[in-house]
Amino acid sequence: MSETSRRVELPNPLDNEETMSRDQIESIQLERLKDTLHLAYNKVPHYKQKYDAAGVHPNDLKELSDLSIFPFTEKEDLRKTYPFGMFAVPQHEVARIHASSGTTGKPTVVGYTQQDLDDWAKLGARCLRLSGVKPGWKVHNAYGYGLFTGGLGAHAAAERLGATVIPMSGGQTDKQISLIQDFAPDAILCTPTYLLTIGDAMQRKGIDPRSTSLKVAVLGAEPWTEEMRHELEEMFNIDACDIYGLSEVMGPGVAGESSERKDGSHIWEDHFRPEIIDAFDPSKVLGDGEHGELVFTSLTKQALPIIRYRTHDLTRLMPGSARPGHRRMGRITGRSDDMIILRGVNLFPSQIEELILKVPALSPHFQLLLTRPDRMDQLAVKVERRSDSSREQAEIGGKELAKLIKIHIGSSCAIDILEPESLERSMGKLKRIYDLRNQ
Ligand code: DLL
Repeated sequence: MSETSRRVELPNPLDNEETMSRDQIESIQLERLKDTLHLAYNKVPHYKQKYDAAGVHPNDLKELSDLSIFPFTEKEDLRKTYPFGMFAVPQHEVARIHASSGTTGKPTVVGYTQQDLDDWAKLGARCLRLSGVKPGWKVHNAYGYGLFTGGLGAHAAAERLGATVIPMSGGQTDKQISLIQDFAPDAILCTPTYLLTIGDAMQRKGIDPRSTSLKVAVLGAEPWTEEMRHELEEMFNIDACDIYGLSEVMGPGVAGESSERKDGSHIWEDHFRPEIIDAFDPSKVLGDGEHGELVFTSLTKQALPIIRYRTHDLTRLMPGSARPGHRRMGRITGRSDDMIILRGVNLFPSQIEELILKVPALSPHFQLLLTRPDRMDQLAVKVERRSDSSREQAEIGGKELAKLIKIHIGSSCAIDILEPESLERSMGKLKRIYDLRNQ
């Protein structure tokens, strides 16, 4: 189809599988799951060894619930087989490679066949459309391009939808602002904390973020809260929707949120089978509605079939709404490996974000600092005051925040009020926790 005819067909219709009923989805899931298990077992020696050692075989899967007998896949499996040991196709069939940097050790490397890239673009486009992005719109893409899946993944999604993509990538905030003013994009794709950085920088230049052409932001790659959604929607006068994904499973576009409902992201279950497990007792698969760790199995991926991948992201599954056949996931409340255990109390940065944004004098710019003076864990919340609040108002706000944290989370902590612009700004995924306890 030529570029022009694609544009004449606006608005593009929903694809068949997007609108399937739950029963139809589950029946194609079963078929695709069987194929994926066989593909992994026959083509990836690592899976064969693991399954032989566990005494399971792809033929053991008769119904969807049988998936729970298969061992999990962890980031460590990808590290052990670095770089290409998990690939199920010969290298010449791999059209693209991505990798996630990770903070320790080797990066995890993932690959895509041309068909995988095509599916990824289709699912990304579904997400953008659900979030209110329209074919023909100008879309400013500020996810980082490169080995990170954000930039190229969101780029292909917007192109597939029939939008005009502005491939800005992350960073160079001043240039981002000039392009937003000069090119007048309708939508922006970036991390929530980077959108905050852009809005902040605009305000410093005397530009009102509400005056830009932006109508929709599709934000993901890091946890964010409803309070942050509200903050960004007010700041820019936009609709802000969530998009979820991870490189080991595909990249951005595994799940996306409806701008009309803003009620969590629909997981595209014709391509992925999600499960929720008990993070502390992974042998327990939990029911819909129960909070636990998200696990994914790919159903159509050719280059890197991934079976029962432990994301370590904590959330719950809910029935579909805007797309009834596909279940939704709640917001990611945190990652099990990001959980801070402070004198026996478990807490996540997103809980602190939620509470900070309840205090009007405090801004969403914060960091968590963990130290261990005298063998006792201490948490300090470093948070900037809002520029339109006085130091005194912010100090009172800080006391209020300490109380809220004590009541809602159950820990005492120090609050350190900082002047605006003191903390490093996000350029993509923001690091919130600085743990100096073992130094
Ligand atoms: O962050 C893919 C992505 C790019 C998603 C752009 C959305 C937008 P990774 O670098 O592999 O891939 O990191 C994946 O990021 O396991 C979550 O912990 C976190 N994450 C991704 N999306 C969300 C979200 C990309 N919407 C890891 N909410 C995941 C909360 C998210 N956390």
